[in-house]
Amino acid sequence: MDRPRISGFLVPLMLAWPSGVSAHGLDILSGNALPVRAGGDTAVYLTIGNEAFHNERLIGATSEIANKVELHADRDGRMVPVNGIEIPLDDRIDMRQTGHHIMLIGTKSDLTVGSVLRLRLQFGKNRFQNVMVRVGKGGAPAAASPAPQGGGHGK
Ligand SMILES: [Cu+2]
Repeated sequence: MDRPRISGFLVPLMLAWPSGVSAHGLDILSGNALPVRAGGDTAVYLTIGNEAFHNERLIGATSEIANKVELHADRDGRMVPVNGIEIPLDDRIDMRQTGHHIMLIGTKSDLTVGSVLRLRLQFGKNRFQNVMVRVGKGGAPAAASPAPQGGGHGK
């Protein structure tokens, strides 16, 4: 079973790192989450670049601060769950532009502006990437965790 290579890492250290740390050729270029009170739902927006040698697909995410995490798309002003978010080869997606977000359902604590949450992104059956996302206004870069795991992805 794959486990994060870095677990329980120090948030201040991670925040000092530059954004855009890559795993599998995927770069989490920026990210932010909207503030919410405990028990509420909120959205996380990421900008992800793909410099791998093939198309990629975000297929899920988890976070210890939410009861459930879903991938959502906006369709005609309503959000609907989707099975994945495509990240084309040699391109980047900005979820704010594509109408996608990562939905945190049932947050376990208040998410206040300036706080940081950890998300574990899943890109393939056994490929995960941890990312730190700051709560607040858009544009602030997220500090990404270089925690590549999983096999079958020669580099
Ligand atoms: Cu949503």
